[in-house]
Amino acid sequence: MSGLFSLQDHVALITGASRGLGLAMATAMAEAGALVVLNGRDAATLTAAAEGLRARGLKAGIAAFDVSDFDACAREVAAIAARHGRLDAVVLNAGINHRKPLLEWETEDFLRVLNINLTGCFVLAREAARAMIPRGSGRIIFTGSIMGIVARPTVHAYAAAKAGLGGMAKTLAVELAPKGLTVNVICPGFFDTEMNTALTQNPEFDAWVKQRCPMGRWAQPEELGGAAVFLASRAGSYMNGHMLVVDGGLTINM
Ligand code: GCO
Repeated sequence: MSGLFSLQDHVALITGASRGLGLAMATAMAEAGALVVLNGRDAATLTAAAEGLRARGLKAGIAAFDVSDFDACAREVAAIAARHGRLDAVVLNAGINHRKPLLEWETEDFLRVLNINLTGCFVLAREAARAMIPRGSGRIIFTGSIMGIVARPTVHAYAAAKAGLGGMAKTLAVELAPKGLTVNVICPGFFDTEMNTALTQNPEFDAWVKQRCPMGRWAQPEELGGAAVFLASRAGSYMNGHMLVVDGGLTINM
């Protein structure tokens, strides 16, 4: 692929990329020409995912580490940049959810979700910036959520982390733009992923999504790929501090 949306010769790290939205964004970026480094906790799952991409003639490597192990984050980002001599984009996507009525929440669970969904993203963004600034270019992309914009019950830590990413992306965007970096957030709506199995298989919730979303359906993971390619490529060069909502129109529907 050449032109506006090409990622030819680019190196991109995508966290939480062994399945779901992360793998879908990594696949789209690899199809646009990038060498994608897939991150997840399980090396075997990651290897299988990377082999799947390589079998299609795409360029893929792996970096198995836990994004809430902050020392590992710093070490691995530096290693990727050193190994490839460049780091063009990071898609900080790894995340978990925990759904409970407020009074059943343990504080530890709140902190665990924040560590993975927010603090890990901060550390990885900082370490990516460390590698990108000397080259005067780089794209930092967070996976936020419409849950950082609108609300539903039970997902308190998830919503706090996703709203937090929005705020943090803006401060990073204004601080790093003079150094040639851009920072943006992709905010998915309801996607049919493994993480959402409890929701897709709940008939009431499924009906609610289909009624609430003007497109009348859940999104497929592949439908997030274009947003990542856009923000990582020359096509997105003037996008900065933006929250790119990909929700089929759910949040603008009265
Ligand atoms: C939830 C889901 C989330 C949503 C997301 C929409 O419980 O709300 O687990 O993963 O899909 O908030 O982006």
